[in-house]
Amino acid sequence: MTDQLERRPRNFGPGIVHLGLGNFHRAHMAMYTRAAIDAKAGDWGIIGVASRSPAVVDAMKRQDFLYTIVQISPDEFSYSTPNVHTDALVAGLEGERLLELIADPRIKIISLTVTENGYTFDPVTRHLNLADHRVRQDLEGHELPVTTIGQIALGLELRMLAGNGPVTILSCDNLSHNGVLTQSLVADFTAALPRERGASLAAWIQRNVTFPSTMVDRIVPATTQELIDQVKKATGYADAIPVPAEPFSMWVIEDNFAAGRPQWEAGGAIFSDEVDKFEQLKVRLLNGTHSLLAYLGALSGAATIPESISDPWIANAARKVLRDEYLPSVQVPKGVDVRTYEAELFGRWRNVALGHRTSQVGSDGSVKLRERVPYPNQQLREKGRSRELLALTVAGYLTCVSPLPGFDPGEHARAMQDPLREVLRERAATAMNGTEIARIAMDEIRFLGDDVAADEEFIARVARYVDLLHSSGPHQALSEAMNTTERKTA
Ligand code: CS2
Repeated sequence: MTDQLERRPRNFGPGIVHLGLGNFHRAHMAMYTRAAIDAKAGDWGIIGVASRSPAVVDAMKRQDFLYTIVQISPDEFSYSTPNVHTDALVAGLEGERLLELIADPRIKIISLTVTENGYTFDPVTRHLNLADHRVRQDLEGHELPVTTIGQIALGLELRMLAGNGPVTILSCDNLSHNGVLTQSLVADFTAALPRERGASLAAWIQRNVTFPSTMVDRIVPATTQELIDQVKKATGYADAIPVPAEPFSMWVIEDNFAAGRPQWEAGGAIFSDEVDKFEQLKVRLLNGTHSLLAYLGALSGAATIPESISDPWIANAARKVLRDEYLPSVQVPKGVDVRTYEAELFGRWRNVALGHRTSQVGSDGSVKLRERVPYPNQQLREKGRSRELLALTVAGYLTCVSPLPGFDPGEHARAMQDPLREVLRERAATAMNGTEIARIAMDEIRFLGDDVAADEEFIARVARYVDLLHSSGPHQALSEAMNTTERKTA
């Protein structure tokens, strides 16, 4: 069934510029915004901005900004059309227009889903990565900005100069304290501008811009040709860019908006002063465990997360890493029952109809894992508790993305993309064993930060699991990890 939303006129103007027009935004924020506008009319239309690829933008334009969200549960597919975008553009092609939009007085919110990888920060210091040539290029200002932080900062400068008033920057990525982090990266950018220029912009931002933190959650796989065909068959609509999504959706937001906001509560969003706790809960229990499912699954030949978790070895390890290695460092928000949350997670991961791929979850592991692993690891170490499954997760990542020369980790691992892949591969080209790979990644490149770099015991365990994964495969490695954990907790 279709909800017929596409027949309604769009009788609202734009109020939001959204950076990152991927599937997640189109199945998450778009849905909440539609519900908000239905509940309370307002100019909260979204102008979607893709970073470089024109594919989605062109299709959106061809389809008058109508696309289908296909909600997929094992026993039902349902179709809806948010119809909430009023325009779309590609930042790489219309950079000037993007800056003008950030400065536009009609725009009250600039939101972002640019992935962990889009924030150009140094994993170790969590400051803006001034060594990145794109960041430097944006600071020099000879060309239009290409980094998200540069675009925001320079767009805000234009807004300040135009006297166009307050605005909210809303990060919706899986990063701890995402609002605070975005604010500090923008501050780093202004601090690196010529002195007076940077100081007046920083002072204006301080007075006029807020950066609420948010926790976002919905499993949204990539679109397949099969889905496109399915939508055509079920709705008669030849949609080139439908988005598959699970039924579950959650959005927790800090209510700190400088220039108003849509009534997202109407779509089920929760406004809370405990966003950080929700974020921890989600980034560790869901995303952290997801990484284990992705790497161990891919190495076992599983194409999808449900396939991975159908292996009882992997399912047991997932339960154990969630309960014993991630949960201890989580402060559970009020009103959340962890056992119910866990049961719900296992149900979501088992959604076979969704086809969420291990290669998708396993991609960008170098950036994702540093959000998921170091803090829980440090907490466990201080309490003298076992960290075997965190070590196995990291070993799984290294084996997938940077295996020992001559070892083939399988097609699902080979399909994983990672910004560190080439560097790791180059540096590990002559590595002879797990110890060398683990040292290069964690001690030399320090992709998990300083604390892990100094954690000899953890690095040694990762090394051991890299060797086991190469020589004997995931079951053997899982068996050792589970036995070692049991021994340590006994
Ligand atoms: C996943 C997330 O790709 C990943 O790393 O863990 O994209 C996950 O599906 C979402 O955060 C769910 O909200």
